[in-house]
Amino acid sequence: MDLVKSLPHPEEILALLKFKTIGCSTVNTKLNLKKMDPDMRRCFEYLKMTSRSFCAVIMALDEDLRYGVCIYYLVLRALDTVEDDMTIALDTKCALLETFYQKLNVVGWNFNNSKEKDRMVLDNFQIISSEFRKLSPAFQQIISGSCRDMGSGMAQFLKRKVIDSMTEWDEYCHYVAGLVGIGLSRLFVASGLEEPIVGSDERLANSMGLFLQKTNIIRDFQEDTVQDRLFWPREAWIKYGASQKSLLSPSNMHNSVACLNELVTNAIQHIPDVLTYLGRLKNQSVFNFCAIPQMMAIATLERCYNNPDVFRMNVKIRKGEAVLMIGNSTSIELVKEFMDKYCLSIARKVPENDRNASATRVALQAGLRNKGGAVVVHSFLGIPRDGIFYGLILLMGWKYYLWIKDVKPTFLSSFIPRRWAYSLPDSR
Ligand code: IN0
Repeated sequence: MDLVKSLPHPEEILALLKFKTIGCSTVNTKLNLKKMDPDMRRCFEYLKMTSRSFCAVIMALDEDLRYGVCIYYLVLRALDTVEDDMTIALDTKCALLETFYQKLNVVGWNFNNSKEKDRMVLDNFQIISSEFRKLSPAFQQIISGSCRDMGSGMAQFLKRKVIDSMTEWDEYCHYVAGLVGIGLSRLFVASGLEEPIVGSDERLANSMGLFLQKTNIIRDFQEDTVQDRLFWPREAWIKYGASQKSLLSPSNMHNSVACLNELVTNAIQHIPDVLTYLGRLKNQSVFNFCAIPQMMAIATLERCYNNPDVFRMNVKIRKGEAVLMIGNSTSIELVKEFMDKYCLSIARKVPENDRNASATRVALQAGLRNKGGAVVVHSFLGIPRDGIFYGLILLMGWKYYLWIKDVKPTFLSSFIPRRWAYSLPDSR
């Protein structure tokens, strides 16, 4: 099925075939789980259960950083699971979020009352926290501080109930994702794998998180809204509907898509910061780890832009597209090529009458100005690249036909049992 979906994109077919046969060197790791300490192994197993693909990317990180990031990811997932759980009363939830970072140092603490799908990280938190306490003091301090600030920000927004202005949208995304960018950057520097500037330039680290989180919020609109989770800023949707829920109504679709395009335009404004941040990274494993989610995000935004399906279902990128991007998230030049490709594709979809059309083009242009390295070849002598691929397949097919036409009678009959031979055309 994945192959069928990628049929119009031959480069994805090749990437998928390679992935299914020999795997992908960007995320292949020699890490042997069996040789690991049993509790750390369990942590990697939880990681695999919450996010299979992201687990591979974390496991491919160098040295101690992989353990630090694995624990950081699980602690954040636990915090996020508390925030998402609609069965926990608001007061209890806020108190738990605000004090969550302290639980990292409470031996044996866990939480068994969640109904969320990822509750295993709360049920088994005592294992995660005991591995946390084995990390270097520098790693522990970064993770605990990040968790304290995030828990307090989440509680603040839960009490406010709505995300009002665009500034508040940035603030919310800072708490749940920007702080992750800042925390990760500090871990990269503390591990000695990256230069101090990566950790000290918090504006860029924040943008890395905002670009990912805004993409998630845009993509998950339908699923979140039906579950009463309202993450689109009021300042944006109020121009297009009476309430956030009214954007789901088919009769309001034209306005809903206009609102969607406004938020995509806001999100792509982070692209220049993302490219500057990635351009500063020196370590290959850190680069891949950071670049892969950003590539997935731009591809998701491209799929969502001007797409009414966002209001009906969870819009996803093709597996072939994801595999192709994972394989190409290895250098800043390749990342810029892909960013350009997706920015150009969004640019081609901008409706003339969209009220944000010019703002969208300006934001895309800013993303494109970061272009470096070779430009992707989309055509040769004016023939589209996909056309060349299928043209070659046709030519090879025709050559094969001509060859088989001459040799077929004798060639084929040698493979066919005698009793079936009568159904063959006369071979003489
Ligand atoms: C992440 C981020 C993440 C990775 C690398 C660098 C980052 C820099 C700044 C901020 C976040 C960064 O990546 C993951 C990606 C992920 O989980 N993808 C899912 C797919 C999906 O659609 O959710 C997968 O299954 O592969 C991410 O989304 N977040 C995250 C959480 C913790 C850590 Cl340590 C790193 C979540 C979020 C909210 C965007 C921060």
